[in-house]
Amino acid sequence: MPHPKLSHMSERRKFIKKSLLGSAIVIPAISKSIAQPQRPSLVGEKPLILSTWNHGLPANAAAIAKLKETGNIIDAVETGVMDTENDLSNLSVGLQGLPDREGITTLDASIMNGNGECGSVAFVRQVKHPVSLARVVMEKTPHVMIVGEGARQLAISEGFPIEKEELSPNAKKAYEKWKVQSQYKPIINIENHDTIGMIGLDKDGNLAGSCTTSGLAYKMHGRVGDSPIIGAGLFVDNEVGAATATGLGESIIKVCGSFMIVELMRQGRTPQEACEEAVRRLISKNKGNIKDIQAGFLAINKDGEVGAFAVQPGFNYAQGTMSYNKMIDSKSHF
Ligand code: SD4
Repeated sequence: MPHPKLSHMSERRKFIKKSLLGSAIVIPAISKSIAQPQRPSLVGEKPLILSTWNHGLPANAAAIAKLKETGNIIDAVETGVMDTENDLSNLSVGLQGLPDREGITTLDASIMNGNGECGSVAFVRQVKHPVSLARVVMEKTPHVMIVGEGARQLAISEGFPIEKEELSPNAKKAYEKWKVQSQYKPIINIENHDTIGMIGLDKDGNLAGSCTTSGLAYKMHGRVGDSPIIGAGLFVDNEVGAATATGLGESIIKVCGSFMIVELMRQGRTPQEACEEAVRRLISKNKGNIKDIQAGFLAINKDGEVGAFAVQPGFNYAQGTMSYNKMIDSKSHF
């Protein structure tokens, strides 16, 4: 059965064509632009990989290289974000990320394929690649989510190296500075997020996604954000599309952001419309302090149409294919 939105669009196109012919004002250039409505330039180009923020560029490149090697979209979204987990300059992903208020870095990550299989880990210490541990949860356990010491134990039993627990030089410097005031304000810096969420579509139309973060800087010990919560930071369904989120996790969890976007696409919204609706919903639930909140969503449907929208300006994402990889600025509500 054709997608309701697409069949609606093609009916509309037929109607426009008909009425133009009926009025006999057919100017070739105009009829051409009507026959081909404006769509993102990459629609139809598969595989397609999208990821949040500037580090998305090298992450996309790593994902595409992996896809060339194995042809497996789950391998691609895992390997892609591992590149960011390895990036020592990133203070919001991986063990080099900023610590919680006790000075301990804890990580959250998730992974999901288009058949609804998923895994996640949260509040995990000393594991360099939490996304790979999330994949272990998905593929080797009967569970979806394992947290804290249990996740670290799983890593040990699966042969993951356990890293020494010490802050990276940049994180240590920032933490020492923060400690002077020790102000506990879980307000996310509006322009400088670094969590990576990645969603991808392979040449056969299979979708997958991953998300990994060290979460909010100076969070309460034990705090978990949206990134490892399936449906909040990430959701994928081969029948419809995929979505991922970045920003203040609490605001994203409250509206089940990524799940909402996939469900809106199922009802016929484009990825762009769905992301905008999710942001509107998030704003309406956080009216009191919305000026201090940044959250951004990134979505793709199974046809390769892309959408992105954020609460505040400054959100961008990387869009990559076999032929190119580029940064795109998202639109925002404010
Ligand atoms: C969190 N969503 O833990 C993450 C933080 C984030 O860019 O996206 N930072 O709430």
